[in-house]
Order: sequence, then C-alpha cells, then structure tokens
Amino acid sequence: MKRLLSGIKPTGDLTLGNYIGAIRQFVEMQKKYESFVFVADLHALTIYNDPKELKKRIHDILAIYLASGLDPKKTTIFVQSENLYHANLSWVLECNSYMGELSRMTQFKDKSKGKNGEAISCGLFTYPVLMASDILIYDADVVPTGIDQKQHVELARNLATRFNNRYGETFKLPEPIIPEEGAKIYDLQNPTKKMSKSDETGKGVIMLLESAESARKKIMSAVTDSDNKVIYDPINKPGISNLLVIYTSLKNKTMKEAEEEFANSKYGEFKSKVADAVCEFLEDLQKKYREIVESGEIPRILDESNEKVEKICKKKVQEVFEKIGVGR
Ligand code: AQP
Repeated sequence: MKRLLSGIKPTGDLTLGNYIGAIRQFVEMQKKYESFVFVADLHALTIYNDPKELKKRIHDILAIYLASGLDPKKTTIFVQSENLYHANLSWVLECNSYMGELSRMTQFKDKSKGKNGEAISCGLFTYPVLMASDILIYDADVVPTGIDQKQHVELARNLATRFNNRYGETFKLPEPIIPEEGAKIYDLQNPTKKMSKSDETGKGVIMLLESAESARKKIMSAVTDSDNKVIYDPINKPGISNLLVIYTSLKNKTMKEAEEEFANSKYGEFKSKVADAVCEFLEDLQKKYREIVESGEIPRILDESNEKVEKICKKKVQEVFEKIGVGR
C-alpha cells in the first residue's frame, strides 16, 4: 500500500476551506493509502501564537480530524512536535539546502513582502525544509496539498535527490496530489482571495466550530454580482462560483446538477440554500466533535500513533546519521 502524508498548521481556527480543500480529501484517500495525518504545530511557530490558544487549536484540530471521519485504524494521527525526529532531520536537510533555492519559494516571498528583515523570522525562511523533513522521514509516496504548497513538495524532491546523490539511496521521491480545480474555497467578502484561517477580520471566513447562525449571516452577506444568474463562471462571477463550489462539495452534487437546480432562482433564494447546506454540515460536524472531546479518546489515539511514528522516524534518522558520519 502506498503511503500518504499531510498536515494542517494550527495558525487559526480551521475553516470550511481547510475542510473542503484538505480534510475531506484525507478522509477519502485513507481508503486507498496508508495515511499519516498530523497537526503541524512546529510550522505554526513561524508567526507568534498565544501559547494557550495554540494548545487549544491543536486539540481542536485533532478532534475535527476524528469528527470529519479520519479513522485511527486507517490513518495515523499525530502531533508533529511530539516526535522529535522531524526537527532533527530538518537540521541535516537545512545543511544540504541553499539560501538561493529557499529565497525562490513563493510562499516566503508572499509572506515576507513589505516587511523588513527584523520582522521576518528565520523559521519563515526555512520552514519548507522542515516540511521536506516531515515528508521524507516517512518515505511518503504522495502528499495531498494545495497548489500553493506544490513548490515545497518539489523542494522536498530536490533535497531528497541531492542527499541520495551525495550519500547513497536514502529517501523516496514524493509526488504532490493537488485537488482538482474548484476545491479551493475563497473568502466570502473577497472571492478572489483564499479563505484563510489567519485572516484578520474573519468576516468572509467560515470557521468549522462557529455557530450555524453566524455562518448563515456570513453566507447571506457574501459578495456576489448584479447579474442574478446562478452560473459557475469563476472569472466573471467569482462570488457565485465560490458559493456553488461550497454547495456542490457539501451536497456531493455536480456543478451541472446545481446549475439546473438554481436555474430559476434569485440570489437570495440560492444563498439561503447554500446557508442551509453549510449549517446542516456544521451542526453535524460539531455534534461529532463534542462527542469525541467528551469521549476522552484522543490521548490514547495519540499514544498509539506516537509509538508507531517514532519507530519509523528513529530508523530513518539513524540511517541518515550513519550515512553522513555524525555520532560516535
Ligand atoms: N481556502 C482553502 N481552500 C481549499 N483548501 C484550503 N486549504 C487551506 N485553505 C484552503 C488547505 O488546507 C491545508 C492546510 O493548510 P495549512 O493550514 O497548513 O496552511 P494554509 O494552506 O496556509 O492554510 P490557511 O488556512 O491559509 O492558513 P494560514 O492563514 O495560516 O496561512 C492545505 O492542504 C491547504 O491547501
């Protein structure tokens, strides 16, 4: 069975975008792959987080993974920082990476734009190497990720190839899996911008743990256009197209089916149907989330996972250390 690895960083409360673009895919793919899905808490440190909030978000993500249908029998769910080997391998890979190639990472360029050197953490610069370590340490075959992270998976492949050439065959080359077009969810107030959990206002963002009532308000006031035709046309009608993607994703319908369903609908009626779908989804997810939190099962699941991932990672890091010549 091929191996899958992916994670989400706890930089904010998870959004509907994280669910549709990532978690939903993990749940589907666990049927086909030996899956490892983690909370990328070390990656969250590239920006300042209130420690108490960070801890709460880590717990929330774990409970949301389980509530969404990740099955611990099929998916090894873990917290990145609880396995010390990721950071260990990252240092070795950093020493085999170049300033030039990391400077070309578009995420770094975007996130550091307009800031002076004193305001950008070194972690923001090197986190793609930590991501490479997360992937390569498991010999992952596939990495489901958003289009914006594709370049980082390519970096992981380059670092693996460089290491293998220098020290002998050690790492498998991972393949990114990018969800089909339409799996990207945009901000409801600015439908050309990705819906992001670290968005400052949160007005156009639906959080997975927010109340259905508040989510309904956000959908009803989503920015659209004045054309009053419910058609999927992301270039000319980004707001309506975004709502259609949300609707079809949650209702498991095709775009054609949705367009036919709303062929005679005014925007108000359409938005209200999208809001119904989102509220129904949120209420169901939140019910499962509460059951999981109350069951007290999470620590046991993590302990079992840690035993498994530690064995895999220790073996890989020992192999790497042996090859590069460190240790006694
Ligand atoms: N709006 C989105 N639509 C589709 N997929 C999305 N993902 C995030 N937002 C959307 C997917 O969620 C996974 C986890 O991402 P991450 O938390 O590690 O980082 P991110 O992509 O940077 O997510 P955010 O919410 O935008 O975080 P911040 O605001 O902290 O930068 C990825 O697979 C991503 O594609």
